[in-house]
Amino acid sequence: MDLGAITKYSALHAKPSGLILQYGTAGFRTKAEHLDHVMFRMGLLAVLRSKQTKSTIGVMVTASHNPEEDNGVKLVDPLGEMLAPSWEEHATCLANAEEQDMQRVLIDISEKEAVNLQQDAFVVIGRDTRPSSEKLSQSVIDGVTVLGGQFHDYGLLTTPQLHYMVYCRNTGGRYGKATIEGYYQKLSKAFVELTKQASCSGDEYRSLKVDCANGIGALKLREMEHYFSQGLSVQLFNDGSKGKLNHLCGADFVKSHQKPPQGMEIKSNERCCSFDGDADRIVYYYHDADGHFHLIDGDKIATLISSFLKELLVEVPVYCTKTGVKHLHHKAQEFDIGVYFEANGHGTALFSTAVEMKIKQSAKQLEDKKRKAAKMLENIIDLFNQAAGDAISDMLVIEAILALKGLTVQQWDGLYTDLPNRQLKVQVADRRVISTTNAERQAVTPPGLQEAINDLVKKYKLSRAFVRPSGTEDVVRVYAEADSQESADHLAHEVSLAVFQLAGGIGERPQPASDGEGTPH
Ligand code: 16G
Ligand code: MG
Repeated sequence: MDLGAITKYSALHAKPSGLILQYGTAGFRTKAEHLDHVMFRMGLLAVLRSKQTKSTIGVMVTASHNPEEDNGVKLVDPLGEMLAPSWEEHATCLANAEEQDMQRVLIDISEKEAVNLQQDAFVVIGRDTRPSSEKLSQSVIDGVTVLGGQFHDYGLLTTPQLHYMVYCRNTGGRYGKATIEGYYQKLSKAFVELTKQASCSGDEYRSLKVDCANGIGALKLREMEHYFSQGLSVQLFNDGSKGKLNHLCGADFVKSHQKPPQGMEIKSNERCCSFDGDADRIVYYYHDADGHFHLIDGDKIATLISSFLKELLVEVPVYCTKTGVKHLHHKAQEFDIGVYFEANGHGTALFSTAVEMKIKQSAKQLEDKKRKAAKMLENIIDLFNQAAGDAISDMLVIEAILALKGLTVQQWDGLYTDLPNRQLKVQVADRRVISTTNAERQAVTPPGLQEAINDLVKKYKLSRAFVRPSGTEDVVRVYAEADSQESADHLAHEVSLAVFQLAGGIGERPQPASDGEGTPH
């Protein structure tokens, strides 16, 4: 480690003194102007992680669905997964070290993690379309090079595409080719093969309106479109030519406001979907004949996919985890086939190597019916991005399943009916006073809060309510559901008041929900 060079270059990416940031649920995220030092330091950290794991590590510059002025960064581990939790702590330490402590912190991390500094390091970098992203990714590169790491800058990529690249590179090409064409070809080939088998391939199944949140998804979908156009035609909206990133559009907006994005005209019963700003989330929706808006969120996507797989297989048990893709991903890895989705539209399916092998063998079987099912599964496996939830890949999976099963968007929506629900945010002085258990469904502290929630819930029919500290914003999240929208709104409001009183609320007392982040149906 050339400590002199590190000190010199670090001064060119100086940390605003006193600024403290946390490696949150999905990496660092804040106003772009506060992130230069974090980027440089994450370049350094990626080199150490690469040396330690003797693998390629990814660095993605994005703040997903946050406003355009924000930015963020996250590291991608060797199998395309989120960074290991112990290294999240190192990331936080390094990002918050004052200039004079940088050397010591780097040496500490190397010693604690037994990093062989002689080992080669390789880092791949991707970024979204935010105006600040290009310069910030250059700061990552500065960090990588000053520690002697090699790098490949993929430039503009969706987040899941970067996860895919990392996974491909660390599996010697077994998973796929680590190029953008490799990604397009792998997914499109599987998609076209699948949709060829659909008996009903009328026009209705073949066109889809896509709101790209004015982000990277638009660029990449446009590049990819002609690879799969045989099976699906997409019409792009909010493609970044006019509007602002994530502003009044995108998956997060549609999910939390329960309305269509601006800039998209929807005829009744047309199938539409929205990506988020870095294209790792997708939600679907449509207007019925009466002009009512219907959202099809991650829960229903998971239901569609798992019921499809179940028909080809046997049993599908359900588990819950804490919020955050990293928790879900690890849970899903415990099974031969794991399907996970968050209601916000982030998710994918994972298949164990043993299952993949079995399916490949069955695809060679003589018995016609079994061979067909196995072939279908083989293509489905290829179509999923197993490194991370991926809006483009999920979209193609969903479109293939709808075509194969001959389902309309309304029939899919009708698989079950959501209870009316409401989500609210509460401002408190320190959200860490709330701790939870049982996959964030019960509050342990502050004392009395869970009891208060239990009493409130008893007042309503078919009701549940949960509270948890957000992992990305300085707020407490409240979720409530009940037999009617009115009851769900009341319950959410009452629970917010309990949080405000018992967990140190600040600012204005929570107001009754009228147009908050809610989900009237
Ligand atoms: C991030 C997470 C998402 C989680 C959300 C929760 C990734 C890629 N994304 O967006 O999984 O649901 O944070 O945020 O990890 P919240 O705690 O503020 O509700
Ligand atoms: Mg995202």
